[in-house]
Amino acid sequence: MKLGLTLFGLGAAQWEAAYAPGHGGMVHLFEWSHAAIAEECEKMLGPKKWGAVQVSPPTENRLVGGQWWERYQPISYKLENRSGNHQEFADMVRRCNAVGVRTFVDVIPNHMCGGGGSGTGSGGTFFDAGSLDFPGVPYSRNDMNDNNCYTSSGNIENYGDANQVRNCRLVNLIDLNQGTEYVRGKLVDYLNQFIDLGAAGFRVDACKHMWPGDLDVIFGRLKNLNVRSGFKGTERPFIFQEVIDQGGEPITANEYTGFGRVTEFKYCMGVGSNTNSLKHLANIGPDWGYLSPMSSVVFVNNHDNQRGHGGGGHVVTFEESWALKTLTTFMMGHDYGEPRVMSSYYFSDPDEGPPGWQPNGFNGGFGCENGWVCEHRWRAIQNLGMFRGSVFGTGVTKWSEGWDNQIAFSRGNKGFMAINGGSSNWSGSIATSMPDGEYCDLGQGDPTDGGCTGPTIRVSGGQAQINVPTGDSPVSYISVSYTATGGGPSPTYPSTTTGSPGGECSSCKCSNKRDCGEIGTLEGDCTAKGCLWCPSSVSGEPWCIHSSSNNGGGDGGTGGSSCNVSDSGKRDCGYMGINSSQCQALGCCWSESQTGGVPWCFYPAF
Ligand code: LM2
Ligand code: CA
Repeated sequence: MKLGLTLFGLGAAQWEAAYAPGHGGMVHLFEWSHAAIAEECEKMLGPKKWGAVQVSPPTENRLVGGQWWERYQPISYKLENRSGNHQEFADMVRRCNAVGVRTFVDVIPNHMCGGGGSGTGSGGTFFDAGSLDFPGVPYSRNDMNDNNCYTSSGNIENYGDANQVRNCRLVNLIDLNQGTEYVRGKLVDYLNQFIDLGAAGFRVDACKHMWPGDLDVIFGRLKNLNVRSGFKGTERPFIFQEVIDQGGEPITANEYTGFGRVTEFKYCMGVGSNTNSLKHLANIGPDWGYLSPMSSVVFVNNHDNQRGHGGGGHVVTFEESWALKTLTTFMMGHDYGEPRVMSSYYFSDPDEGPPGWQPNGFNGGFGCENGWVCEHRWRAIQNLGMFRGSVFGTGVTKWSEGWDNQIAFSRGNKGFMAINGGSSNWSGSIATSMPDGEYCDLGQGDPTDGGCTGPTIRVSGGQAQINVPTGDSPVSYISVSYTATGGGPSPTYPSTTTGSPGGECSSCKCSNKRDCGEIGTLEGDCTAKGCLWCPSSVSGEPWCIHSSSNNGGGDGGTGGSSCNVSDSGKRDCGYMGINSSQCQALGCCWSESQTGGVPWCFYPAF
């Protein structure tokens, strides 16, 4: 086996999120259930063009007492805990992909649960954390790092010593040795199961506590994104690693940028200390000693530092809602780093787990109930996915400042935003590089098919006429994709159209294929339009084609071709233990076979 062979030849790969065209930014739906996330994708994140959702760890965890952090104590890699089970996870990813929203999974390769005691985890699997036995994987004492740690407690005692930071236990969490072939193999399988189910990337926990060389090998062995879920087959999973580097320690975030992005914690402090001087943020990024734009994931706060865990310093959270709105709008609008928006629940005790009920609030708008905050649904914030998705590929231009903590800037000829951090309305004429037009103010209202539910902003001769209020939504933002008279010109993508209208194809074997999608269209979108889904290895050939039987339903998820294929043409579409109805729910073919190694739940090779 060529273990050293990584896939770096493929370009930005692990550094670029494979967002659908027109979508941008990720939302961390912290502690939301899989079922609630699926619904959020369909009703909110998809229509509002968010790029991805980061989900809480879906793998079996130790049951400690309901705290949020018990989910950072793995027991096995089975998908079962309070967010849901394997089937619900698979259903969530499929439904989110179908509306153009990617899933990024929070994974914990550094450790297992806290040391001591035994019991069964959230999925019913036995473990013994005293004798370091995790039969669900299985891992045993030999797979752990205890023999490589030389502190007297066995825990990390000094962050000035890189060896103990990586080989000793983090707060007594049983430390895995990623240097062994066996552990690497298990971790690769752990992550690949998510790719098989259609996930598009990973937030990797506690990377400071693992050796960069080990992570490089593990990430390099991951599969490409799943063709069956509508990806091209060449895209790498998006990797972003949690490394808390606020300076002052020997381990730095830069050690990890060779194989993925890294969370830039300095950004939280940088924006948090400039809420009253937004103009200082113009050149936030490498000029401030931060990671390069291509290497960083940025956020105003995260699930740890909003409650005093994981790093220090003052960070702005939902409790300072005005500052959170202005900073989040800035972050999503600016071109530094790949942004993540935190979506929280209210708490009084920093250990407190999530509310007992999932958020609702679709009755008449995007309210949020049951103890959840839903920052991503706030008026000022909810349309930022649309904005970011439509300015992709442009840089910040025409930076300007008002007199009262007010800033405005453009994203080339694609977008413009104005943020009012002052105490009264900000109105007037501001320079922009947007083309002339009348655009829907996405910070104040929503684009609809025929128009815009809120105020519009007129651009003429390089000047935008703004009137940004104070109060609930102190931001205005517009993009060429959303004009006053509707959704705006649809974004243009490189065309792969072949064939001509009429004489539509009735099967994937047709030679007159006419493109029914656009770059990035997924199977769900394609079949929902009544088109045929025909993955193809021929370069330039459309995968989603117009069909003669345009009956609005596709052919029920057999990939547009028959389930009647020989064993060698069957590609695994399920997982261990899947049954016929679960398989069909995934849109796959089901055929029981007596031949070993032949998948019962499959899709036809093409
Ligand atoms: C991280 N960074 O590398 C997160 O920033 C950090 O918040 C996570 O810890 C950590 N990785 C492990 O995934 C959280 C939480 C800890 C909690 C652990 C494990 O911040 O407080 O530790 O998850 O659940 C808890 C107890 C701790 C105890 C430990 C082991 O709070 O007192 O240590 O479990 O039993 C004796
Ligand atoms: Ca470690």
